Amino acid sequence: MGQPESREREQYELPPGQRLQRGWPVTHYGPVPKFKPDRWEFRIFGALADAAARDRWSLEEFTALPYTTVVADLHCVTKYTMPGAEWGGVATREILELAPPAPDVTHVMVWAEYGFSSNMRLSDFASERSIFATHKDGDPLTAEHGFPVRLIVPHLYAWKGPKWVRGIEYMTADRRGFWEERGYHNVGDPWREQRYSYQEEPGEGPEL
Ligand SMILES: Nc1nc2c(c(=O)[nH]1)N[C@H]1C(S)=C(S)[C@@H](COP(=O)(O)O)O[C@H]1N2
Ligand SMILES: [Mo]
Repeated sequence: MGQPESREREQYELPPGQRLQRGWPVTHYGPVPKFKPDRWEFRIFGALADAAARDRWSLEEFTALPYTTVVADLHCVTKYTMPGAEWGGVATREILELAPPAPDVTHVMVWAEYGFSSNMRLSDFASERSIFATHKDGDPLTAEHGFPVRLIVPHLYAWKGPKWVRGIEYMTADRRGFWEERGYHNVGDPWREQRYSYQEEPGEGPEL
């Protein structure tokens, strides 16, 4: 027996060193933040192209932005992959259009509750599959999975997708985020198995 499982395994091409995960575990550092609707806003700051551009949204305003879906796996660096979730929310491209970065912006820091952060190249952030997810498989995210908004960057390890996102910082030089400062790879491409900072090649990250 075990047919369905082997079919599942054939269907999914897993990045090197990853195994398929059943169900949806909860993985993060620290406590689950309490959502405070009256104080919540989604902010863009740093090097904006136009200082007069819209740079903050309430949750009501954010969820009124065009809704799109992306089917993507979630690759945790601790070696499990949760396959084939349908993420629903606001494309990062939408935000980039509404609040464009200055021409010299090269990287983005994504900020979440409690000061959690993750940096990435602007090109990774701007991928047409990157999405600020408010939903998974049609249901709103639960608190422990990032309600109200989390980032999904399908082609990077999942720590590059903060849960409980509160803002984006446009940067003209790279800077390490929370896990990137603590031994994880600055780029974090699972297909190249870029797990740890000691694997970084020259130019892949700022000095440690
Ligand atoms: N704010 C915040 N977001 C985070 C993390 C975290 O510690 N804090 N952990 C990341 C990691 S390592 C993983 S694998 C995914 C897990 O998402 P899940 O708990 O919804 O499966 O969230 C990511 N987002
Ligand atoms: Mo992870």
